[in-house]
Amino acid sequence: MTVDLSVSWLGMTMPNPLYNASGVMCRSVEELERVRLSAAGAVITKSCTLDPREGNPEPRYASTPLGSINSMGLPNAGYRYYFDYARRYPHHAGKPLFLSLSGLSLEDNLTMLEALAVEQLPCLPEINLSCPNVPGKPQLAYDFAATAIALAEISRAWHGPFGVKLPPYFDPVHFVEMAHVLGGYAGLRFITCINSIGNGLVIDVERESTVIRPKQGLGGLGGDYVLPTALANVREFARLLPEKHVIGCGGIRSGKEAFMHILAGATAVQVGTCLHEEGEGAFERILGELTDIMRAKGYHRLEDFRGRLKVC
Ligand code: RRO
Repeated sequence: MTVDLSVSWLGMTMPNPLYNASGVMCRSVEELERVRLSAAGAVITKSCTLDPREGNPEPRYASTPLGSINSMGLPNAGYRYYFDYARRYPHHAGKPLFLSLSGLSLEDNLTMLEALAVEQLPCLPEINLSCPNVPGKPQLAYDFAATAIALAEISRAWHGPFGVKLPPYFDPVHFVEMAHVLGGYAGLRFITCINSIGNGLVIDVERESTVIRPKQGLGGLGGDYVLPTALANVREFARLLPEKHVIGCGGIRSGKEAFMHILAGATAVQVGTCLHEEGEGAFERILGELTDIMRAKGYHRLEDFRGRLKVC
């Protein structure tokens, strides 16, 4: 039985729904090329700022039995570096390029979007409204009024399609309130759910210590910890905003979790912690597992089950 994993959305076709989560394997050209040359269906860059940043002091990433904790602090080579990569990227080879933007202020995001508009580079901005790890900078998308202002300004500066990376929400009132904000901007075509669960604390009992140094040990959680929260955010935003695409991110480490995200309504899915731990071979493995699940269930295409989650 043939299984077709391709995804057509926003006028483009990806060979499959899997790509890297911004932050993992995407800070340097060498890493981005590893993703591009892998089995992944698209590539996204590390969230960038106007100027290059070193990020927070080490240790700033730790692997844990249930996933990961990080407080990288937005280390990146500055937006010009990623725009330069985008200029040289083989856009017509079938793997879309997403540019993750995370300006330290709204003005910085507008500056980067205006520069992108001037160049007319054929890539899709994913604007990160949810970095939990820059000391003194709260996650914007937990402030609904500030998010509405930012989206209004962004829509004035950028006339193409764009997406936002959201933090996890934990209350039905917040899903509805944020969906109401997001629904007001036609250019906002996709929503990536979720960023890491911010400001967790992992403790090493033997050393009686935190496992990362920045922010007194607080950092964003990824991996198995976050799967149910990610699925809830994907399902709720897909339900509340049927005219937009939801990109699932959080806890995908096999074909099974990729299947769950798509069943919950995700158009495509990103892999973070697992990619960091396993390397780019994870894409081929997860795609093989997803294909096996679909074949066993008699599904030919992702549309056969996307968003069809039943309530028991
Ligand atoms: O660089 C980071 O510390 C970071 C970012 Br920008 C983000 O959006 N999410 C995350 O877990 N870490």
